[in-house]
Amino acid sequence: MDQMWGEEQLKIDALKNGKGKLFDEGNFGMFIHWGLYSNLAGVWDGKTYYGIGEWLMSPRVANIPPKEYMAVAKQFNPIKFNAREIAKLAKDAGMKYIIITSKHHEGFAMFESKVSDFNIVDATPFARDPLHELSAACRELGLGFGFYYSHFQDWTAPGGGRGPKIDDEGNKVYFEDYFYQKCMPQVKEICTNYGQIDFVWFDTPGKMPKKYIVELADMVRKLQPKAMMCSRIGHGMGDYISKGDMEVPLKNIDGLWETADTINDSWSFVWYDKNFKSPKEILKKLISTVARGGSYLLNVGPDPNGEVPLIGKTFLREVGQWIEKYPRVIYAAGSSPWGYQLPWGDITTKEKSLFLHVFDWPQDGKLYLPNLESDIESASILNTLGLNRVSYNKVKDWIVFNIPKKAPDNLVSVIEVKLEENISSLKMNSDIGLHPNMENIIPIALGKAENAEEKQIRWMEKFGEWKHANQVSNWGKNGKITWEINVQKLGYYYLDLCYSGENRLVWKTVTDEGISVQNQQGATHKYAYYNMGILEFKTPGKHTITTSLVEGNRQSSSLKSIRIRPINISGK
Ligand code: FHN
Repeated sequence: MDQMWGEEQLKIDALKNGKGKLFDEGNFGMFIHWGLYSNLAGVWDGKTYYGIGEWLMSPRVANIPPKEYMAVAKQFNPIKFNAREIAKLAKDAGMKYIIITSKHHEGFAMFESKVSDFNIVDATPFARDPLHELSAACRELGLGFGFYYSHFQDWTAPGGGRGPKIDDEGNKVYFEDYFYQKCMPQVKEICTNYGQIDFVWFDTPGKMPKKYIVELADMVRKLQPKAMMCSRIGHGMGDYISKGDMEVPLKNIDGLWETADTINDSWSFVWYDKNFKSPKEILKKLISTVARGGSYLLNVGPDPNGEVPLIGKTFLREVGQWIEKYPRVIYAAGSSPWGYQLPWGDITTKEKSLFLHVFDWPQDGKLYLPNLESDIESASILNTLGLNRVSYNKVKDWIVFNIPKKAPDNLVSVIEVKLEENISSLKMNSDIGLHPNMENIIPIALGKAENAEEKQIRWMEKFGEWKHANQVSNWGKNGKITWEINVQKLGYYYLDLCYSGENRLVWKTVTDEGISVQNQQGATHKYAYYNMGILEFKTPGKHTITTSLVEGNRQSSSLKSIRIRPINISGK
């Protein structure tokens, strides 16, 4: 877990008690990507382009000339847009604020702007300011509200980042011109014409010189002293960190931060993207983000009519119904003292309570919690009618809860474990528990790499759809990674390794008891699990597991995690 001391911590505390309260305690917000690209829905000249829809115009996708793209505004008429309905959807989903694109990289203002007539009121038959309507609806429903603004990239304004380099008369135009003639004045408009706002969410600062960022941030702070800015403004000027797109970190992070994610694959509406996260998947990502110490900003993309797709609405309402049953476990909830996800789910906290969110309900009536040393006052299943007490036994440094065979909640069941003392004085150790009744996925981020390089990498699947991995590669002589684990039950376990690489690789895994599993398997550029063989633990308790590459390309062989699956044998 990262630790922060001194001035940095004081700054965070001040934000948490001041303008950052909504962000810090709300933990769940709605992001909306909506612009001309929503009307195009991933299609140009009859061809579908796959990937994030708001990048359709880019040379990396359909490469649409600015003037042709700007003409799309004439057909933009999202007549079914209903600000109150969208704000109500966010509220029903349990979200506490909305952040919407006021101008994305395409340069089109989704608000009334005196600065550029390439805006929704002047350039479209719709001729309404939907952001005015949405900010009013949020206020009415008690939701926070803020704007996304692409400050560097502007693909249609001369001088904008990755935009035209000359104006209509053929004169050379510089970033400075765009910055002072469009970016600053438009940000001034969004910061003055919509009452008090809670966020200004700048994105992709690129190589913007610091002087511009400082000027922009100063203006926002002056005009909207209560608005939070995310780190994507650039040069460390934000109030909180915005992690990489779609990235839920593996280990707890201190301070104020968020994960921005999207409900399907694209941020903006594209006609083919039906890959919506299920209500359970959304809840798992929300809970794990809160458990790591952050806030979850989940995006929806309205369609050409201005409506959120029905599947998205249905799933979000289902998520909201779940949160309504368990508000304490999300809002103003603390992070997991374990610091990482456990095999059955994740943990959030409040005062004396640990909330065990069980994503995968064990089939054998036992839920294991490793390494807890503090005394328990009581344990109960939340939100069940009738008998909800859960009995438990302490077996060495494991708590074994006796739970019903069937999960009480069909999404995520929650067990509240009330301790004798406050979470702030919790006693525990942070070894990785090897659970005897679940598959155990142990990421490299929880181990210690020696003579090998551990780093975080990211790559795109479809264009703009980011995937993240912590991995170990560049294996030097005697390169290895070691995990310290706490084995609950002795016996046999299958060992699988998740890696990518070339051709065939030989890996070796040894335990401190001298058990060794060595095997060759194929490898591809995609991460996948490969079965290695059977590991045995002869005694329960503390052990080490060490994995190394024996044969194969030492640079490209990339290990992401290991998986240990119990094999039940009578007598063991
Ligand atoms: O380029 C944008 C992208 O279109 C989208 O807006 C995301 C949302 O976080 N931000 C940028 C990429 O990180």
